[in-house]
Amino acid sequence: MISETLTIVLAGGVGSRLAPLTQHRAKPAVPFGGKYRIIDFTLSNCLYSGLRRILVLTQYKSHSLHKHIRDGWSIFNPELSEYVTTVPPQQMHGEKWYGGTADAIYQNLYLLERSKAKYVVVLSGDHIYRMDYAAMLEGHINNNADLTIACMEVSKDEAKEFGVMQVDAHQQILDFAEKPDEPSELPNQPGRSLASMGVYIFKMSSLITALKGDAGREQSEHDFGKDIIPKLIANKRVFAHGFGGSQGRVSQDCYWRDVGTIDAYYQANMDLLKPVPPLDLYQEDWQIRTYEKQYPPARTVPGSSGNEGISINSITASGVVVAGACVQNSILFAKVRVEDEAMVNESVLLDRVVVGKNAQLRRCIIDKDVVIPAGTKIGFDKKTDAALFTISPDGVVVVPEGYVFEQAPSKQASR
Ligand code: ADQ
Ligand code: ADP
Repeated sequence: MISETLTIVLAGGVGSRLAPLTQHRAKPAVPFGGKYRIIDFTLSNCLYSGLRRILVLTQYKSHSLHKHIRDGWSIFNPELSEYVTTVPPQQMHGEKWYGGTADAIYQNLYLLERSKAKYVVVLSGDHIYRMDYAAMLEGHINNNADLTIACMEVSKDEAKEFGVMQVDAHQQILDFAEKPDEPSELPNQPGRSLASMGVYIFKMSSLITALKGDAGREQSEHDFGKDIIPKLIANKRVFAHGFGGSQGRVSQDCYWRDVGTIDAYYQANMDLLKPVPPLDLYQEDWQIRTYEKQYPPARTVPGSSGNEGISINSITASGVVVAGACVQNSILFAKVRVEDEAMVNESVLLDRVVVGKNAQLRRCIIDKDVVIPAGTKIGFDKKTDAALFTISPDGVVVVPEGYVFEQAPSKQASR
């Protein structure tokens, strides 16, 4: 059955709520966890689930995503008909770019038809989780379903951000509402709702019929959540698959995060630093794959003042040097350098960031290639930071890629 399955990864969303991290790159290409890109989690899930015919549909700012997939994911064997291919928008039907998630697939219908696959797994390129899609496919086939949707329990308040469903005792979906203002609750569980994870398995013939039917509809936004799923529920067999549970039921403690906002992205990074992380990067039988350039090992070294370099409860990638500085509860990507007497706390520093002497960072995300001048303080004074940078609702400061400081913000504030 796996050999009869085509996988489509939707990787074209604008990711505006992750700005400025998505200023130059698509959301699935945003770096995560010290050495990965967000899409690596979905692609690793495909790899371990045995799904090896994968189309990645791109759209916005896809250059670094294409590059990453080319460099890191050319691991499948074309002689066994295995592949990961990025598909840019091709204007196959009409002259516009993709209209919505369903339209993105509709415009590439010829690839689906040509694949001769019987099942289509549709995934999102911007979630952090581990999931065995093979178990879901098995359930899908056993139910003779037209569509199976992976779901998990969330609070009723969180559910407003998701597709929300109601199921019967056999997990058949009775009702589906996309991002409802008033989410339906689970029976006997007030305050809890069943949310769609945006992970779908379709019978190929049902998907093609649904997409063709939707394509001509003027009032449709051509979106799976808003248009395709509600229509299918009315007259087809649509089932829920409980994430991590057995027999389609939901398991309580599985980790899945839609890292669509700065706060969700920051928190998911910080989750990796917990003593027992809810998603363990060191789990040997399901290691997340990525592309990584070769650099020397990370190290700490005494600074010129004789201070030790210290790294406490932090993830430090290759090429990192902490010289006479203190780094705590932080994630440092490749080739970051932290200079003498600097302090980095609860922060995420992407590749090649240099933190100058005596600088202090707290609760910030610094994008690639930023040099923080000596003595600069970020994350201590909301007013000063807000004048220069993006600040999330939870107060995380984001410094954009390549930002050039004219003066240290702390000095500007004291003028
Ligand atoms: P959203 O997260 O709002 O809800 P959406 O913005 O439609 O989903 O994006 C889904 C995926 O498709 C993302 O990976 C995005 O990058 C990609 N994408 C969006 N537009 C695209 C396009 N034109 N071309 C290619 N890729 C595109 C969805 C569901 C909800 C569900 C949540 C779970 O609609 O029902 O609860 O996902 O996160
Ligand atoms: P991002 O900041 O989006 O994460 P990358 O780190 O992937 O970007 O790359 C930074 C820039 O380097 C890209 O915009 C790209 O133009 C350039 N670049 C570096 N190496 C390559 C390569 N092998 N092929 C294409 N472009 C490259």
